[in-house]
Amino acid sequence: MALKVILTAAVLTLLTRAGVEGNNDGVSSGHCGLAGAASLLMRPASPSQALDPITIVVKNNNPNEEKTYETSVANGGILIGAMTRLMMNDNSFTFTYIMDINYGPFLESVNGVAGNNKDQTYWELLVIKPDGSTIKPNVGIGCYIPNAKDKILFNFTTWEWSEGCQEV
Ligand code: B12
Repeated sequence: MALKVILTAAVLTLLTRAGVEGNNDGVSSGHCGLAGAASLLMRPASPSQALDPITIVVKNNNPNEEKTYETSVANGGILIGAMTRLMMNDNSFTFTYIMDINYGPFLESVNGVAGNNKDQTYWELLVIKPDGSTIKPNVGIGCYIPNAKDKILFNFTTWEWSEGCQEV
């Protein structure tokens, strides 16, 4: 059973220089799941850090709401770092996560809306690539490495008990 430690993402203000290896398709090496815990020991980004622009879209169909944010990710850096940078700079964007011992940070809430088992709701992570195609990453926010101009879509939706996590 997963050991879960609930942390608010505010603790992650030092995360932006997470030393995670990775490639360009958003999947990094195996130890990335510890990014959240390791972040407690990390230094903040230096002013000279190379940053790539990305967009974050928060979508909730009930009620129908969509908010778009422009932010940036360190070149080769992880999505949760970009989310933390955005939250530090824009108080209309907030998120929390639950640390899963196997897979790292599970995105629990965005802008005060949390998924839950009773309603079988969660924040799905989708990525709209610059060519318009949409992918469903097979890793979470602690491991996904965005490319410049990726549009990250946090989609509040439901899941079924039989559901796996297939790519769309
Ligand atoms: C069911 C399931 C879900 C359900 C969980 C609902 C629930 N409350 O049970 C839902 C639909 C919510 C889900 C979502 C996602 N999932 Co999922 N999920 C699974 C699945 C099929 C079974 C997990 C399980 O029940 N294990 C048994 C229980 C007893 O063990 P457990 O440790 O308590 O399980 C918990 C964790 O697995 C956690 N969890 C589930 N998915 C994920 C994903 C991440 C990134 C994290 C940190 C935790 C986590 O939720 C479970 C229940 O609390 C596994 C594949 C597998 N066969 O293990 C994939 C799996 C864990 N999920 C995966 C992924 C990628 C995701 C998503 C990121 C997909 C997406 N792009 O949106 C999202 C998470 C987004 C977010 N908000 O952070 C990957 C993780 C791989 C990785 N290295 O990170 C797996 C391994 C599937 C795969 N091979 O691609 N998932």
